[in-house]
Amino acid sequence: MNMTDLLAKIRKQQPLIHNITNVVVTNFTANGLYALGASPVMANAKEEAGEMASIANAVVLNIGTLTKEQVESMISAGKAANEAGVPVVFDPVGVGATPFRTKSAQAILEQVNVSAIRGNAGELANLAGVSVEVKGVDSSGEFDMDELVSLAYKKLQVPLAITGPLDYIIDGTRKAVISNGHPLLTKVTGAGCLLSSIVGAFLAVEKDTFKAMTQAVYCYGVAAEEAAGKAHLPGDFQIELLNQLYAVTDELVAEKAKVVFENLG
Ligand code: ATP
Ligand code: TZP
Ligand code: MG
Ligand code: MG
Repeated sequence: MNMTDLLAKIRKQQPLIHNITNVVVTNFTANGLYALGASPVMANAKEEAGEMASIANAVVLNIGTLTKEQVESMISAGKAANEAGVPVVFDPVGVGATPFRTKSAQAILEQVNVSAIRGNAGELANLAGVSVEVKGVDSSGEFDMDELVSLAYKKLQVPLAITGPLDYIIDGTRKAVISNGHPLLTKVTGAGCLLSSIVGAFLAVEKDTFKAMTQAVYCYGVAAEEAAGKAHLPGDFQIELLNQLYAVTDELVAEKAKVVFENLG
């Protein structure tokens, strides 16, 4: 299987990515998707979320600044995407921080067949029913990541990307551990949210969810490493990350990706 071929497909197909996301990262997410070569649209209203989802190439649901109305829009968009065969990515931002977040995430997962979930370790632990402390929207605490990824997959039965200093992708038969990325990603808001939307762009051009997620995560990690080589402070890094998402190629990723695959049988 070619594991560095999807950036070229994104740039050729320019998939439409419908994001229902949080107010903190909306602009950064749209710019990041444009830089990568995809076409973003944000449409939150219940009156149009379903229609927009059904004409998109992927839908991304992100509960970072959720409201009751927005959760209803997400469920409507998710259901419409399911009917139209459009892949859905879920980012469970801050699940475990408050009961409202946890209940809303559960309601979304009960009513929408999501194709993939991307979050940090604390969020995925809480989503899988292991109650751990989360600091607002940031992961805190130490995890046995190998144990967490298999437990979370077993419970959720959805391909997962659990990110942090190392990134873990799992789909039940395959697992990948990726060590690209840079600590400066933790100093800008939206680094995780943008990655979830970028997972949407990769899923829009590739039906094998594990392949799409794995490539998305290491392409993003390589772009971040390139950005950190040029920009050393958070403000500069945030802008440089957009530049490097524009500049990164499948060839560069083939050279720089640091990934270990495991067959789970
Ligand atoms: P959190 O809110 O806990 O920061 P998040 O939703 O922002 O979570 P992250 O887990 O930070 O998501 O992942 C976003 C990107 O940052 C991923 O590409 C990940 O590999 C990268 N990343 C996170 N922490 C580090 C780190 N310490 N070193 C290198 N890359 C990192
Ligand atoms: N508060 C609510 S959503 C949000 C903050 C700070 C953005 C979270 O972004 P990320 O990508 O999960 O760090
Ligand atoms: Mg982060
Ligand atoms: Mg996040």
